[in-house]
Amino acid sequence: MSADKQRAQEEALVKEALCTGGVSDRRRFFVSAAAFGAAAAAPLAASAQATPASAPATAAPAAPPRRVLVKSDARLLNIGATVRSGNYWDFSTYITPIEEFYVRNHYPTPLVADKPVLDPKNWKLKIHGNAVERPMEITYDDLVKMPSRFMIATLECHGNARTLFWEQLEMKEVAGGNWVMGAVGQAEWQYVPMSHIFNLVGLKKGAKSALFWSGVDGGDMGRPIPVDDLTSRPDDIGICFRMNGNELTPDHGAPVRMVVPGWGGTAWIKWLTEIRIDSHQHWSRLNTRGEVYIGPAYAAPEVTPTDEFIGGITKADVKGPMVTWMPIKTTLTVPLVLEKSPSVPANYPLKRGEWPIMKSGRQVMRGYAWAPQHGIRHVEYRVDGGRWQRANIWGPNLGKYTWVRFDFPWDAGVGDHVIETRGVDMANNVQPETVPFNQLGMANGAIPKFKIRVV
Ligand SMILES: Nc1nc2c(c(=O)[nH]1)N[C@H]1C(S)=C(S)[C@@H](COP(=O)(O)O)O[C@H]1N2
Ligand SMILES: [Mo]
Repeated sequence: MSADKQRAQEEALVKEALCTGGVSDRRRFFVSAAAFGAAAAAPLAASAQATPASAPATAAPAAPPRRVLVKSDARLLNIGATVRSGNYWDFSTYITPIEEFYVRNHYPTPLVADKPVLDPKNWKLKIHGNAVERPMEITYDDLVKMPSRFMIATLECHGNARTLFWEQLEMKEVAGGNWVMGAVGQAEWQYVPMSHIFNLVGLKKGAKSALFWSGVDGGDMGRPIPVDDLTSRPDDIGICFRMNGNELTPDHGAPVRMVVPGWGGTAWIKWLTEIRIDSHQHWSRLNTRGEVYIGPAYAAPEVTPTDEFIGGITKADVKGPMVTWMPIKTTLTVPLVLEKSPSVPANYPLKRGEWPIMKSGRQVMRGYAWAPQHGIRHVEYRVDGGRWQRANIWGPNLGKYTWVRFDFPWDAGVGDHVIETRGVDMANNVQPETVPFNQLGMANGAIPKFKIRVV
């Protein structure tokens, strides 16, 4: 089969997998049509369809441009060439449909046509290392026949809400993509738990670090998880092959990715091909100079002589502790006003400095709250710096790893307003006003301030 034909087939399959029912108009009634209707229908920015500069110089009919991502941009926010955020101001469901689910790739989505190892017929997971008793290779067929579990969990990029560093915390030195609040979604994941894998391969005493490796999309994509973190919840972390009841789509790591509920997206390695479990520490791009806390409040971890450096990383790259658990977060389904951000995402519904507009009178404000480590106990809000009040939490509230939806009534008076939201978790931790500076803008859990103009 030619590569183009294969690609066409893949795209057809993905379309099929995305047919999750009619696309209802979820645009919020209280936000002016003028503010959103036009922007949502605007043509995609050129960067959304960037193609690698590999077109042949001959006059032969050009092959269809290689899409950087497979899924459509229709219901996603364009953050950068390989990066799409969710349109969180339009979110309404408990489970995020695939076509609304953010994508965070460091490289273009690899396809079977270019990477035959991703074909389930060819795919193998190699599990080895000096800390396993019985190294083995597992085929896709083997994997899907193993005892598996289902888990409803949010998946959130460490960089989600980086925007708050610029817009609210006056931390201009923070660098990275402007995700706003939509680099999060909730899905039902089907996976083979690490407990089963550990039984198969046998962990040796002294097993210290498990490196989860792709290497398919780029030569440096993989990240370690300390064995202690895996063995403390071996039924919750695992090797995933289905999302919302369907096989994984190419953008989300087909055929197999990691699920690490509660930890930021970087741990959820996509296009997984290898697990190496060793008695020493692993360092890769994603736990050294990327996806780590760098700043005065954080100390760089120590490096010891037995440590291993993988994918072009050296000792000098070890810059800060790796980001793991995501903090308590809340968001209204209202687009955040962008005034101080270095960039405004290409198809954001508000222009720089523009405020969302709603009509005066009784309104119902809605939002999402999540506290991956302990689960959400309460959601609170306040208007124009007034007293904190409780929002209504909608069921279900499945506790840790999952989000809840909430709402509260608001008698909106004409004028400019600021609404803040904060979550309280089951351990009574309260979402804070601010967080310490970190250069890469990781894991910002500060209380968001939503500016709204009522007319
Ligand atoms: N192989 C590989 N895995 C990866 C990435 C990547 O670029 N390559 N990005 C990671 C990051 S930073 C995030 S936030 C999640 C995003 O998962 P999603 O695109 O399915 O939403 O995948 C993670 N796994
Ligand atoms: Mo991420």
